Amino acid sequence: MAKGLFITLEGPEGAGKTTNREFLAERLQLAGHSVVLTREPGGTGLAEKIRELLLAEHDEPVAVDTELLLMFAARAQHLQQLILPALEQGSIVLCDRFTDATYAYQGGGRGIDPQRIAVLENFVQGSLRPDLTLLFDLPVADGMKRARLRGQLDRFEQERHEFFEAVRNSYLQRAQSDPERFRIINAALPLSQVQQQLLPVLDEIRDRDGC
Ligand code: Z5A
Repeated sequence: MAKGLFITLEGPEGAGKTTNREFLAERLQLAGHSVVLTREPGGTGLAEKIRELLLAEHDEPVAVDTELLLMFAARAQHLQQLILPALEQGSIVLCDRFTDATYAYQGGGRGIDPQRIAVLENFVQGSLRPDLTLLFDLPVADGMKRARLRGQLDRFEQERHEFFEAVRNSYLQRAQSDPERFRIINAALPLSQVQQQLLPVLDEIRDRDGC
């Protein structure tokens, strides 16, 4: 049994996952917890190379199954090389996106049957699931506005509005069907108010980590 805590941050583009991951890490480290920050797709040298393949434009269309399998290939490497060893050492792992993103983007967005995703989830992860998942939710248009301010859009960010509506709905359905694991954060509010919503989450993490 892993000794640490596995916490994932999910939500559409521009929701503030990265910004708030830093906020959570700083608070937890100040309170004496060992924290590992990582992201998906990516998190190790090889998995980051797979990320580059996934986000880049290609001369040929990327088949939806290829995209799905590359996500899980990166995840398998990330789990073996980084996440599982960190949890074994008792760290809190804060991971920017994980398998809920696969259900939302490849399932909701691309239309892959969630049962096929579940087969790969079980194959790659065994029984490992996040202990807690923070869903940063905001209207699609708001997230896109923030993402566009950052400059060039990657292969996913160039998708149509309906794709992102399907992603958002899929995330919300998953959160509603598993309230034990998910905490929904209203990410459309100003940053200070988003972080206000994270204070009870920090208390919960500290309680669970026993520090
Ligand atoms: N993907 C997938 O399809 N399947 C999978 O299984 C996985 C991933 C794991 C890359 O992910 C792509 O991979 C992603 C889904 C797909 N594609 N898309 N689109 P990513 O996590 O790297 O991509 P991202 O979600 O686009 O990251 P992001 O845009 O950096 O979003 P973020 O981390 O949530 O936001 P942020 O960087 O913290 O903030 C964005 C900007 O908004 C920044 O300027 C902030 O200062 C600003 N911000 C943040 N919060 C606020 C508030 N509250 N008010 C105002 N401004 C704010």
